[in-house]
Amino acid sequence: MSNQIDHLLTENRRFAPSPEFAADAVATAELYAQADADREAFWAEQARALHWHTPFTQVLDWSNPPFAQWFADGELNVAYNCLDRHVEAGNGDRVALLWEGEPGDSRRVTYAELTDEVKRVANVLTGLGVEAGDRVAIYLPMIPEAIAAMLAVARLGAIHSVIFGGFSADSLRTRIDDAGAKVVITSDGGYRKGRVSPLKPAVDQALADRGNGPQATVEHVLVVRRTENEVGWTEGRDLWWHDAVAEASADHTAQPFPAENPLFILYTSGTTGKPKGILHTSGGYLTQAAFTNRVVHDIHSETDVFWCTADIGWITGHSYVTYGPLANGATQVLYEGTPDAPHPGRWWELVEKYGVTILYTAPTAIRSFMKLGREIPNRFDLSSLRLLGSVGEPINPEAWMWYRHVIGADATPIVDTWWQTETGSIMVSALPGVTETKPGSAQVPIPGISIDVVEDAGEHVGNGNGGLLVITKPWPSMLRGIWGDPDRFVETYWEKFQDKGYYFAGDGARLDDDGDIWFLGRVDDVMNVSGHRLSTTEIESALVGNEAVAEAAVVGASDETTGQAVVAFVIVKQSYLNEHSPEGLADGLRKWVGEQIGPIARPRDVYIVGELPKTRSGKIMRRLLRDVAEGREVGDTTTLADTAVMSVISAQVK
Ligand code: 6R9
Repeated sequence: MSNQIDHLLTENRRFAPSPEFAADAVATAELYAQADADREAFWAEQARALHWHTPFTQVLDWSNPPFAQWFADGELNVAYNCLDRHVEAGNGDRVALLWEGEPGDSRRVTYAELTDEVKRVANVLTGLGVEAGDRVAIYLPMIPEAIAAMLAVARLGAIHSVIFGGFSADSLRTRIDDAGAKVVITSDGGYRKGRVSPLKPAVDQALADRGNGPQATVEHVLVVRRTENEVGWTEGRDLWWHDAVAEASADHTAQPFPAENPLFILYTSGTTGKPKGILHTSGGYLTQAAFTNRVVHDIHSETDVFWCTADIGWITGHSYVTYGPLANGATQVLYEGTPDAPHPGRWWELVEKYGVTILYTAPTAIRSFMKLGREIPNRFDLSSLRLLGSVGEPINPEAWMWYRHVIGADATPIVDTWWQTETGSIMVSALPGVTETKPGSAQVPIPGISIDVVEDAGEHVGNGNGGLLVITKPWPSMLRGIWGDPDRFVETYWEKFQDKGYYFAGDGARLDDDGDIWFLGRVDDVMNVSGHRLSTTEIESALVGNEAVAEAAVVGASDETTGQAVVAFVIVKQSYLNEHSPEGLADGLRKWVGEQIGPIARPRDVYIVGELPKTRSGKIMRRLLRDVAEGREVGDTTTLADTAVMSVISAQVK
């Protein structure tokens, strides 16, 4: 990390907003002054951009920290805000979704059409017994139905739990059970890398594995037909989306729900093996998602074509595919497939085809395009782009410069946006048209957000120093808890700086001489691989679940393309060592982790070692393994129970 800091310290390029961009920008410098003058009044004003069936009179209730309530006596319907009100305002013909399937099929869905579909799906779900507060699991590819499903659940005041399509049956089962889902919405499959990737079999397996115990809450599986591959069918439980939706009435009046009505649960990795169900509610979440989408992405809904490349299985897809852009009545591109199928210029082809004006993506994608070379994007007309955004991990200055130069023609502003599943929406970012940007720095808290960088005791570190990032005041789209585990919520985020009442984000950060924030990665045992969060413990428990494995330690090692990569150090049982080659074992274990958790968790490297570095209390010193994985000289080993062990491991890895 010290190399990285030194490197970042020498970065002094600056890009002032162009007068043309600033003249038409949604954001203005006055927003900071307004928020500073009266933070709650500022957020109340942003909330009033939504439609409230019952206007709120209270803004923030922080009488029982860390359990916040925003706009608590107000009532709204989240789906009505994303759909009906645009149609009622005469914008029903505006395109909501410019959808492109991986094989090249496409659909344009207007706000009127999406509203009609969502009303029907809401009626279907009501017919299946879904009521306010019930949980519905969604396991779908990036197709318009995925967004319709989320909004239909929200419309009923029920709670969705979207599970990324890359997760295995096992991960699916854990998440369905934890949430106690009543209905699962899935599809026969989706297209990935030129092939059909089936989804329904994983749902069938997840539901079969769990038997009929008290936990077996799923009553129905609603199946979208996308790829027409053969699927198994359970009569009475399964039903086709296209049949049910066609038969359903398109009349549905959106009912108001309290601002603090739960909207969704989204599972994310923590420092222990068990994923955390992050809970978000309605009014505050939608307020900040819509506001940040307007001011950070500079959305002009009549003219812009926005494209956030995230999958709806991640928070970025929730806030900047589904809720933010639709609440703002924007037009957006939705793409089903991978960036390189059927050819490596696919994304740039889509930018040209749809005239994308704002592109929001992750550093890992930018770095893989960098690796392929600028010839590929250069083949397409990218002149429609006027703003670029980055999210998911720190963006290194080289990638930032490449993004601006090759994709942005040296002209587009770049917003590097820091936030988390837990924060619900963007917290730290430049405002385009306002902020002079610095490659590699996420820079400043957005208006209305209070952030600090502190040392271990919670004191401000001062400019020029590094420390831990904290959020010092409650914000509208903050998580309201961890599903079913209020104690873990308090322990994970609030105990560390209990005296100060700060939220501990788990990220290291540094303040430069101007007070701008530079993110330095996670300080806990959470890895960030291609912008996806994975816990070391989760992968370690998958590894030791294999009969060949005696012990395992996993670290995130920096990787040129994916940001971090999973590297595993594994002690294999002697009997297996006698019978198999180390290469064969390593390969088998990589595959195993992919099957247990999902392909994104598959280790880049598996090293078969004889021992692991442990402290006297038996804690594995992952820091030392990270040194090995990153090819550095091994750091201080004095607290190890056996100080010789690292030289043995280093020798085995070479
Ligand atoms: C939105 C999202 C959250 C973690 C977060 C941090 C990292 C996200 C970043 C960034 C540096 C940025 N992160 N954006 N680090 N600069 N612009 O990614 O949510 O999946 O919950 O991950 O990602 O480490 O703590 P999530």
